[in-house]
Amino acid sequence: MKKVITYGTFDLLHTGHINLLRRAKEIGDFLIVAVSTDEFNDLKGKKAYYTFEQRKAILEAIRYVDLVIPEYSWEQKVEDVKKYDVDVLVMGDDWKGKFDFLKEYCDVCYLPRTVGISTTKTKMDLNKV
Ligand code: C2G
Repeated sequence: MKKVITYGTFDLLHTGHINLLRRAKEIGDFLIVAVSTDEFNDLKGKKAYYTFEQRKAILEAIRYVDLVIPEYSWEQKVEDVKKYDVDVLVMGDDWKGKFDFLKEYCDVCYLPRTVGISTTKTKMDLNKV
């Protein structure tokens, strides 16, 4: 079984997230999503609209996702890759190069972001309503 992992906040879920998750799943057979806790979002300087529990429940309902785990630190990735026997880490290419240190433990794949959509844009557009 080829196992894939990806990390993110996944707030106000949109087609950019879905496109990422769909392509990540196509790479393997089992997709793990590590979703940022509210505390880790504070560290990332991100304020999610939905809580960790809500974002976790939404991700668990997506057909491409097999397991959702918490992302609570920058440092947990090596431990996760070992613990879950991960073959590939997948991230959008806004992270290109940032996780190359993991190539010692698994393949690292950066996929093109979906253009024109983001949680920030959604929030800004809604503020204009
Ligand atoms: N993404 C995408 N296209 C978009 C928006 C997001 O492909 N239009 C991807 C991002 O590149 C990322 C994933 O969707 O791989 C989740 O995006 P965010 O929730 O914004 O995650 P981020 O804040 O980048 O957190 O340790 C890594 C961090 O937790 C990543």
